Amino acid sequence: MHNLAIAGGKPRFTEPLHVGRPNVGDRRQILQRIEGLIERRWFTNDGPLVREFEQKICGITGVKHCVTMCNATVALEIAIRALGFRGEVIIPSYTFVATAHALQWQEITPVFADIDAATLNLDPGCLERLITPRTTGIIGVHLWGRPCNIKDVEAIAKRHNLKVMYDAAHAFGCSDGGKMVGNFGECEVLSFHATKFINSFEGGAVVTNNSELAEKMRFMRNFGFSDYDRVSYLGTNGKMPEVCAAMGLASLESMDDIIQVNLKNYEEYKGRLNEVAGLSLIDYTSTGKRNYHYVVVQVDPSVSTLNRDELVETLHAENVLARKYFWPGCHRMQPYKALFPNAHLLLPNTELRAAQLMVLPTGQCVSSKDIAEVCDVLSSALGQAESVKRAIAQRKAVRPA
Ligand code: T4K
Repeated sequence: MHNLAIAGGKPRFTEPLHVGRPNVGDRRQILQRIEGLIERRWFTNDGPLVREFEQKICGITGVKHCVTMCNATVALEIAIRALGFRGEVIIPSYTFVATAHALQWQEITPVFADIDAATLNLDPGCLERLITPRTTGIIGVHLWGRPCNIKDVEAIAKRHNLKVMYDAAHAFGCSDGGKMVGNFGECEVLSFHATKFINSFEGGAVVTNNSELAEKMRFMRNFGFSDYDRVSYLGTNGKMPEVCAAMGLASLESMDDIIQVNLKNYEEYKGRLNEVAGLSLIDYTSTGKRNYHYVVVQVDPSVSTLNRDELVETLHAENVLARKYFWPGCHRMQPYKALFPNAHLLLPNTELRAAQLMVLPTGQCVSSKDIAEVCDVLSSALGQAESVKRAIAQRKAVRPA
């Protein structure tokens, strides 16, 4: 039996095992495309690789328009502006802080809604009490690639004449009710950041079936230029460069393989952790398509001998850099914490789940042996909880405050 590193043993991993280690498609394809773009001397501004990438995204999602951007945060900002959101917009607090920042950056107030404790997505049941005369829209988030309750969110929005868009940063390649993510609401935002299962180094996109909206966003991502010398909108520089599209295209070509790897990893974790009292993996069984991008473990404090934070600290000591996404919730981050100091009172499920969930490493760089080691660390730690707690207390005592 290994001694746990937290209790003075040797770490299991000599190199850090990361959540979000990038997947890489066929290197030759990437390098060939980069050679080609250098030859062409067309590096950015709606180049041929970007157009090809956009077409492929449309092909996969079945959406009419894909407008790529330099990242999903800028894509959110542009979509929010193009839709004319202002005043207040309702979002779940349990999301990556970019969803909230994309609003606040343009002086639109994000109003934080609670999540459903079971689905971890926006709870439609709490939307109506958050709607005020200043509310202009709702941004649903398909957390971990599991679509939120689109039907109920949209029914409520319709009743109140509000526009809906989705932050689908996690949900590329996923579907709901037989329809691919990308086709819902006014538009949906995808992320192709390095840590996403399909990546273009950095990158994002807005996908929509609304031609007018797509055209407006194309102008907005290019300073508002609608012709060589004509500026028709307030714009910014949100363009995806060709080199990113080169990476993205190769990534798309490996999409099926990457999903297979993610699924295999997910099932291996599930097989091993199902036996461990107090730990459970969030479920991806549904009739819809899933990308299995995130391995998310819920720690049940009424059964588990260690809490989430103790387990994460134990894993980090072993060089397994598990993450506490999306703790502590946007409402407890600045500037929102200062602006809305009592927001937590309306967010009981967000508070509960944000303290219980951890994300484990997966993707092409994680082997079956790695998974076995990570799971063994978790079950060993739970089996010697008292000595883990003592070791953590000792570390705290020597750590500067
Ligand atoms: N909406 C949602 C719901 C999102 O989750 C995100 C992003 C967005 C919007 C905005 O999308 P983008 O504007 O980023 O396109 C990471 C990602 O940076 C972020 O894209 C992602 N969500 C979020 C969930 O995770 P951090 O702050 O955790 O990143 P970082 O640097 O700690 O990296 C995560 C892990 O990946 C580390 O352990 C190191 C490893 N890593 C990272 C990079 C960049 C590598 O091994 N290689 C790399 O190149 O946010």
